[in-house]
Amino acid sequence: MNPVKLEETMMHFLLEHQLKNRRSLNFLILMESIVTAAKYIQHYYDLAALQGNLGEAGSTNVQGESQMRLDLLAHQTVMHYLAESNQVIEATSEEVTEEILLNEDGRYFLYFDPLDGSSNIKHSLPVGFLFGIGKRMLGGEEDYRLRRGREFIAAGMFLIPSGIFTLSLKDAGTWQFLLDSTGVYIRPTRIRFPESPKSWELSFNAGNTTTFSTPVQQWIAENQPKYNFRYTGALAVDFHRLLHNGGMFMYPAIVNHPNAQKNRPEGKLRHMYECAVVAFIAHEAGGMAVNEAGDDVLEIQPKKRHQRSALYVGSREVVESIREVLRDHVRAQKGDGGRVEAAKEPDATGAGVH
Ligand code: AHM
Ligand code: MG
Repeated sequence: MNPVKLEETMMHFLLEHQLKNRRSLNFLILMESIVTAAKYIQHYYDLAALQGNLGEAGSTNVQGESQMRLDLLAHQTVMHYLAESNQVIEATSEEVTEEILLNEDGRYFLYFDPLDGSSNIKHSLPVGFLFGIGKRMLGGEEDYRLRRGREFIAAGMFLIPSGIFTLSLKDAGTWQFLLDSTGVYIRPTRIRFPESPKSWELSFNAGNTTTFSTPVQQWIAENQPKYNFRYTGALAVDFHRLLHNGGMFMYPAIVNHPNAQKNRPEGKLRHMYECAVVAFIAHEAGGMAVNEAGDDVLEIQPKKRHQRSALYVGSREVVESIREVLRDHVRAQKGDGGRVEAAKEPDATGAGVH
C-alpha cells in the first residue's frame, strides 16, 4: 500500500465528469491546452517582472487601449496551445478585432481575455486570464458563433501569480484547483457564495460614483455602509475574492460624467469574455449577474464580438436588490417618453473615465 496520500489531479476530475455524463474526451484536450497556456502566462509574468518587460508594446487593441507587452505575449501563448489542441473552431480574444479561425472541424468556441487587469501589470500586482467555452451544434447547421452565456458549457479564470484555477462546468458547479509544487492542479474544491452576509463586500471604482445613474448612486448611499469595500482594478481578482466572501462587484454604466464625451451608457467591460464569463461562474456558484437594464447577463444574445456591458455580479440577494432599482429606472425612463439619462455617446477610444 502506498503510504503517501496522493491527490486527485484536475485532469482526473474532468475525466470522471466527462465519463459520468457520457461526454467526449475532446473537452479534456481543450482544457489541457488552456491549463498549459495558463501556466505559461504565469511563468512569463514572473519572468517579465525580473527582466523589466512590463512596459507597453506601443500598439493599441480593438478597444483603443494601449497593449502591454504581457497582454500580447499572453494572447500569443493562448493561441499557440489552442491551435495545437485542434479542438477549437474559432476564438475571440480581447486583443484581436476579428474572429480567429482555427480548425473548421473543431468542436468549441473560445472567448477569452488573456490578461485581465492590465493596469496592475506594471506594479506586479495580480491579474487574471478569463475564458468562456461554447460548443458547436453537433447536429444540423452551425448558425451563429457568439453564444449567450447561458449556452456556454464551461467558463473559468486563472489567477496570476497565485496560480489558482477556477472552473465552472454547466450544471455541475464552480470548482477551484490549487497548483502544488509538483506543477499539478490538485484538490478540486467546490465553491459557493457564502450565505451569511457577515463577509459580504462591495467592489466598484468608487472614484466613478458620481457618474453613475441617480438610482444607482442612491442604492450605493443606502447600502454601502452595510459592507466592506474592496477594489483592485482587476475584475478577475476582485471577483475571485467575492466568490469566497460574497457581496457584489459592479461596473455600472457611466451616464453622468461632467465631460459628456466620457460617458459610457453601454458600460465598460466586455460582454463575451468578461461579463458572461463571471456571470457563468457566479451562476454555478449560486449567484447571479445583471446588466444596466437589470437583465440576466447570461440571457444576453451578443450582437458584436467586443460589445460592452455594465455588470452587477455576486451574491443573489445583493444583485436582486440592485436589479429592482435598475428595472424601476428602465420603467421610469420608458414612462418618460423613453428619455434616457445623459444619452450621450462615449468617446471613440473608450479610454478611462477619469
Ligand atoms: P483590461 O481587460 O483591459 O485589463 O480591463 C478590464 C478591467 C477590469 O479587470 C477591471 O475591473 C476594470 O477594467 C477596471 O476599470 P477601472 O480602472 O475603470 O476601474
Ligand atoms: Mg479584461
